[in-house]
Amino acid sequence: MLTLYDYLPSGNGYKVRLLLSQLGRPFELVEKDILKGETRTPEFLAINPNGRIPVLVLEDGRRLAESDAILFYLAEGTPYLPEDRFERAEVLQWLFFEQYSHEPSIAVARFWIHSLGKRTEWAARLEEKWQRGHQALAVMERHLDGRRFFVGERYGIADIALYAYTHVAEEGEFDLSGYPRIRAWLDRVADQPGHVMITQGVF
Ligand SMILES: N[C@@H](CCC(=O)N[C@@H](CS)C(=O)NCC(=O)O)C(=O)O
Repeated sequence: MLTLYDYLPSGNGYKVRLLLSQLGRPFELVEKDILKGETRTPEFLAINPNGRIPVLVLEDGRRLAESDAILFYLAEGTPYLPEDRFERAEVLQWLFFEQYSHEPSIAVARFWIHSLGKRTEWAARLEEKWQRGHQALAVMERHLDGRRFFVGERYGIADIALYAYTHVAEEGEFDLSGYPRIRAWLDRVADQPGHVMITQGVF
């Protein structure tokens, strides 16, 4: 059976849990509390030298870190990853966008405010996160003009990767009321078969 090292409030971990649920693949969940430093112990660093969840352990013992790489691996040969060469590259385009332009602002603002309670203390640093986060949301809003999903008009891992932190962006004080296409897309993603909530660990 697959094993997933994870922390339930994590959007990066949630991406993997959501796809596993939609694929109907059972897995063993091993929870690590990142707030207690449980991903920085020598034991965990032997599993992922980068000291972060999620990590997927395959049946044969091989380990894979980085949420979007795990999505790409699990989605191969399923309806969640296109076969067409160009569309696969478009999926990668959005996965890289998510990791470089979206997650570092939107996820981090949420983490600082919602998980660490640093809203007041880090207000100045948050300003930059909000500015960059809104730039990323504006890119998504423009792309969704006339489109139902991010790639090939079919729900897939590009949607999963972007949904994970966008649907909880308000916990990082991002107001989504000015993004009607994103809000409609969030509803479409939540309506997909096998959808689970972010803190759901077992299905
Ligand atoms: N790029 C990585 C980011 C992983 C990441 O930042 N994980 C966080 C939780 S969302 C973590 O494990 N933090 C614990 C730490 O840094 O000690 C991914 O997409 O998987």
